[in-house]
Amino acid sequence: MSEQEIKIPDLGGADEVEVIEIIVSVGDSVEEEDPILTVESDKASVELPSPGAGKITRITAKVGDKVKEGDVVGMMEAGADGGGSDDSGSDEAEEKPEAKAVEKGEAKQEETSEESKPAPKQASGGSRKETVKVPALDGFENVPVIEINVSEGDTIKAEDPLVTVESDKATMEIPSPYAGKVGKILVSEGDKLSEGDELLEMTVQEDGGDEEATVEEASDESAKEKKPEQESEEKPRQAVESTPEPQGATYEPPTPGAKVHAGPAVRKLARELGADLARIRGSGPKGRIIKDDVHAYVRGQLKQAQQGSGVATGSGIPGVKLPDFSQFGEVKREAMSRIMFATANNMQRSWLNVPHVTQFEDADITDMEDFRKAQKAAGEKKGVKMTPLPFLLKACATALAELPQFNVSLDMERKEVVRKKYIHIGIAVDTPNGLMVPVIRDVDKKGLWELAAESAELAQKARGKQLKPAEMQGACFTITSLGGIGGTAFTPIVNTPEVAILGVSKAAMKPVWDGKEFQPRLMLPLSLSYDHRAVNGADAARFTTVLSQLLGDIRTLLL
Ligand code: CAO
Repeated sequence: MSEQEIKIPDLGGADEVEVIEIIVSVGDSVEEEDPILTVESDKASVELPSPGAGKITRITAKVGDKVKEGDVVGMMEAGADGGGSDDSGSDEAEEKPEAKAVEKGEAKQEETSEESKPAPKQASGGSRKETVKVPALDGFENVPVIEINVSEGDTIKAEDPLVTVESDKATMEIPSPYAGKVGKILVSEGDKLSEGDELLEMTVQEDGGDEEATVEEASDESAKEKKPEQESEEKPRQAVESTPEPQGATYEPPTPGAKVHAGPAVRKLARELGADLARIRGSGPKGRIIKDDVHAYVRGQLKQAQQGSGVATGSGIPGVKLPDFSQFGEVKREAMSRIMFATANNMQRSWLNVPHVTQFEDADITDMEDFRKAQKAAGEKKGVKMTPLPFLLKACATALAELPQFNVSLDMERKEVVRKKYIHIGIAVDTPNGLMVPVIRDVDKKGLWELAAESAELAQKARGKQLKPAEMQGACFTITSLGGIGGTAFTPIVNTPEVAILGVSKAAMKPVWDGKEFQPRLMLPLSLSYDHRAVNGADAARFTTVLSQLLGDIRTLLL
């Protein structure tokens, strides 16, 4: 067994390329032609193959290194049937088509910009129309388009990437031979391209023309002053390019329009594992996705699926694709607050997991309101304001005790119903930072004043971001009251793993038939959403009936 150097082969004219990924580790056994590392030039990313079969003993290059032909990037111990001499290994590698893809990526530039420019079709006032065709693709044919890098109406510079294609061996960007404005795009993602195929139409600026100056100005990112009409044309492109990277996690919802930077090996791995590269945050140079990112993403997704927690993108339901909003008008992106992100996930998880039904009822609270208002002076003495909420809490606690099928959680994995012997109720509080749900414990054991004081204190704490985690846990049921704001009814989302939630809307005077005549009564709209797996419709109607009876005659709350 002999040790041999692993050298960068002929790069087909490219002076220096950047190492963007090391594919193998020390100790790995490789076959001849197995990819060792991925390098990237301006135009293409390419995997460099092993010069022979054997075992990797040393890797001397690291991600970010600039390498050129002949540089030693590692050592390997040639296997019994592989390797050969240093020279033959390198020579072999020089002949590999994948190593040459870099060369073609560069050569293709010259070709398209110098020779393969089609003759002008039409000239009008400094611009002309051109149909851009696919240049030579290093002998490859039927190469699929994996990304379209421009949109119709974009103003672009010569050499800007138009589309990205991917062969078995290399990912290549086809650059624009002209500066100008993108017209009709004639290909779609997935289309297979060969040399000479039509890519897109462009309005190309003639040399020295007045319009050229305008376009070049607009396409020059450093230009400070732009004409308004050009600015609006450029905006979508800028917005896409400047989309901020999501923070904090390897996996994020896809950023529509964002480019995916990944080499062929990574793309292959992602395909094999069924991972959507658009959802993966790259940790390599310039945000490039490396294999570790794909593995971390897949591990994270599996963990979430197993724990039933995390970012819910829907049980196999395709995500919602966002358009590039900046094409419709000015937009600004800002990070979600932690609470907003958590609420969004909780809502989606509940919506996707729980078959929701909402039962509506009006409770006559005319007498309750008379009583409540009569407590005003007492409340002022105590320093506590009596709102309808404590009555609702008390009525719900009584209804939960009467209909214990509402005081459960479902354990679908173990096929069990968890029955709770306590009655803790969450109250949804609208805060400047988002929705928070503090929990009042043992509501059944507390009086109205105690509940009024505790709910006011918890709401204040929620608004001041002072709630402790324990104060937001353990609820059996939730009340969400929009009564102080308005509305006639709504369909709240169950706060899983609870199985029901009571929505309360604004009380209003309504004519109620008493058998002889209409009476003006203060009616409180109730909306009970429930998990139809745990609760049947008849029980839901019973629950709201019990609530309306209790609120209609609050003396029964004492029974
Ligand atoms: N009908 C008519 N008036 C009502 C009412 C109802 N159903 N409920 C409350 N009110 C009145 C109160 O009596 C009070 O009036 P006065 O000042 O004249 O006495 C006023 O509305 C404001 O009440 P409040 O909101 O301060 O107090 P509350 O105890 O009713 O509610 C709380 C407390 C924390 C539930 C509430 O402030 C809140 O944040 N509600 C929003 C909850 C929410 O966002 N839910 C949505 C979740 S899903 O997105």
